[in-house]
Amino acid sequence: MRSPARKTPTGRVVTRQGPVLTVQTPEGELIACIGQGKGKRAVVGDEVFTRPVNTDLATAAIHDIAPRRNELARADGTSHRARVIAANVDRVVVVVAVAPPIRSGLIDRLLVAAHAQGIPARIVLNKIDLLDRDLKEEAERLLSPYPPIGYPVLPVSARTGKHMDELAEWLQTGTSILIGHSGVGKTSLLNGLCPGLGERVRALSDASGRGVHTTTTASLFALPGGGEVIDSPGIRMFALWGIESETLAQHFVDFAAFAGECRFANCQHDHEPGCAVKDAVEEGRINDERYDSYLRLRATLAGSQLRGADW
Ligand SMILES: Nc1nc2c(ncn2[C@@H]2O[C@H](COP(=O)(O)OP(=O)(O)OP(=O)(O)O)[C@@H](O)[C@H]2O)c(=O)[nH]1
Ligand SMILES: [Mg+2]
Ligand SMILES: [Zn+2]
Repeated sequence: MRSPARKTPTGRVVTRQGPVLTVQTPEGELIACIGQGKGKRAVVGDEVFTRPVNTDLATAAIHDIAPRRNELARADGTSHRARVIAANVDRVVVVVAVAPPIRSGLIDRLLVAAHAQGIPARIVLNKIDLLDRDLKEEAERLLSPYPPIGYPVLPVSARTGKHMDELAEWLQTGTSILIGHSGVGKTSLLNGLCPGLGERVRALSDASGRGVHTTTTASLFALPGGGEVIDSPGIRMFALWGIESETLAQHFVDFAAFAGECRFANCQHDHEPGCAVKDAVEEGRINDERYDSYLRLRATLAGSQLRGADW
C-alpha cells in the first residue's frame, strides 16, 4: 500500500535545454527547474518532485524522480554509460522515410531496446509522396517482415497529410516517442499532428530535402485529439544498452515460437547443430534479413557494446 506520507509528483519533465528542465504540472503550468542531487538525472517523461528555489535560471529544483515504469536508453559512445532518452513511454514509434534510406539494422536495434523495456513498438514510413516504383519495391521488401511479427507499419506523408489521421489514432492514448534517423521527418509529423505548435517546433522544408531545423533535445507535446508525443533528436548511432549477447534472441519476437525447439537449451542460434531457429530461416518461416540482423547485432554485443554500432 502506498504510504500516506508519500507526496504526489509536482509534474512531468517535458523538455530540457542545457541545465534547465521544464516541468509541466497536471494543471498545465510550466515550471523552469534545475536538477539537484538525484534530480540531475531527470529526463523527458519523468514524473518529478520539486521544491522552490530562487536562481537566475529557475524557480524550482528537481530533488527526486518517481520510480520509472520504463526507460528507453542507448549506450553512450564515449563514456560507456547509459544515455536515457526518455522515461515512462507507452509506445515506441520508429520513424523511417523514403529518403534518407531505410536501414533495417537501426529498426531492429530500436525494436530490441523497446522489447527489453516491455514497450510496444510500431513503424511509420514517412515521405510516401516521394515514392516511385523502385523505391516502393525497396520499402516493401525492407518493411514487409514487420507487420506479421507484431509491428504494424503505417505509410504516411507529413507533406501531403496522407494517412495522418490514422497516425493520430495510433497516438491518441498514452505517451509515444518518435525516434529514428535525422531528416526522416519526426518533427514534421508532429507539426502535422499539432498544427498550432508554430514557433515551438518547426521543420521548414529546404531545397535539398535534408533537415536544416534539426532537433537537438527531446520534448513532449500533447496532441489535440489525445495522447502525448515525444519528439526526439535524430539518431546517428544507436548502440544497445543493458542487453547481453546471450539473451538478445529473446528480444527478436519472431524467434520465440521456434527457440524452444532447439536441441540445446542455451542455443545461440548461430553455429549450433539442431537449431530450430536456423531451420525456420531456411524454411522461410523467419525472415532471413531479420536473422542476419540478429547475427550482426550478436557479434557486436559479444565483441563490445559499441563496436560496429553504426550499420
Ligand atoms: N517530401 C517530403 N518531405 C518531408 C516530409 N516530411 C518531412 N519532410 C522534409 O524532410 C526534412 C526533415 O524533416 P524534419 O521533420 O526536420 O526531420 P526530423 O526527423 O525531425 O530530423 P531531426 O530533427 O534532425 O532528427 C525537412 O526538409 C522536411 O520538410 C514528407 O512527408 N514528404
Ligand atoms: Mg526533428
Ligand atoms: Zn537455436
